[in-house]
Amino acid sequence: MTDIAKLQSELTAAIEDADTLDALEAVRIAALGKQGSVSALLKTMGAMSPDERQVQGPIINGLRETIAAALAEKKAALETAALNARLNTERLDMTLPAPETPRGTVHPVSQVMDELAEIFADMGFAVAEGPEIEDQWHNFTALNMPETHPARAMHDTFYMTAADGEEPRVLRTHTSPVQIRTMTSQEPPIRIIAPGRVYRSDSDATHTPMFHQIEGLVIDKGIHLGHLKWTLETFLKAFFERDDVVLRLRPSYFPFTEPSVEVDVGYTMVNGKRVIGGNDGWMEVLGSGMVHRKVIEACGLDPDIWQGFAFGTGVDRLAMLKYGMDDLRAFFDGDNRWLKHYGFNALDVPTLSGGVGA
Ligand code: 2U9
Repeated sequence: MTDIAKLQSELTAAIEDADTLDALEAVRIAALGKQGSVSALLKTMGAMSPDERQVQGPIINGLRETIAAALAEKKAALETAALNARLNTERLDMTLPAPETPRGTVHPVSQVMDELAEIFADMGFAVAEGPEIEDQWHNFTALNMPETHPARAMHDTFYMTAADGEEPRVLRTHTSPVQIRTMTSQEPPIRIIAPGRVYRSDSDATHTPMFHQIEGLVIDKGIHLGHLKWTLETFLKAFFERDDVVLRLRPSYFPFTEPSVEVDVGYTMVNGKRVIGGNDGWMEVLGSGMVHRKVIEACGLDPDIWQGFAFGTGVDRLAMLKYGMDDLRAFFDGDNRWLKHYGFNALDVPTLSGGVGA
């Protein structure tokens, strides 16, 4: 038996004998790792004459491929066995009687969505919904973001695969297409909020690829920035349940609004945490502005007759600010301990008279 054939049979036996993923990983490192036996053989090819390499090359590479395939096969088998073992031990006994008091809780995002709907309903806003898979006209073009607009790339869009000759659809990057759909299907005056899931290819401590937004839109005659400021101030005071909420409007830029304003809210430091209200410092909480003429035109309305304002903010962030969580990722882990701690009682329906917060 040649040395290579011997090594192959030894390694194959070691792979066969490995009965845990850790043991298998040790065999992989001993064979294919930087200092591994197969890697050492591969390195010898550099010093071979061309004739020798022509003979030995396919044998050594064949060894590497055989060992890599055997490792992958064994890894899949061990993983399947581990999963089956878990499935066998983590059985739920569905015949157990239900607990007397319900154990489930309402997720803070659902709670905040309900609070927002309640606050805006009181100001005459209806809740509008739309598809999460959108065409590019509703998600971008109608919002004054033509194909070449840098904001289209800025949005880190998830594109779907499209049939031949068709334009790919996207996972909506904001809830704004809902307002476009409302403007093209309903006569003004319009007063809506559009809460829901949005998607951006972004993931770190403060960004998740899916998050929740709420946007608002008012279209009527004679609407101006004063209406916008009053609406946002009234909303923020009701949401944070404080009268000392102070707003600061800063000029900004969004393609769909002109002028655009970013809204900061004053906060106070309490036990090292920022609490909304007062004015120790400023925190950005909303983006907003007067709806761009081009957006009104794209929806088939005359911007000399109809004007409006719009705003948008992250629901997850609003929930964190109001209820004091500091890690966004925990929102989507489905960890029962977190849900028990931060979740709400299903029967605590937010009402304005009772104070919207639970
Ligand atoms: C139409 C016209 C205008 C919605 C707006 C913003 C400003 C905004 C971001 C805040 C943080 C989203 O969650 S976030 O990333 N939004 O700043 N949104 S104005 O403007 C519209 C929408 C629809 C027809």
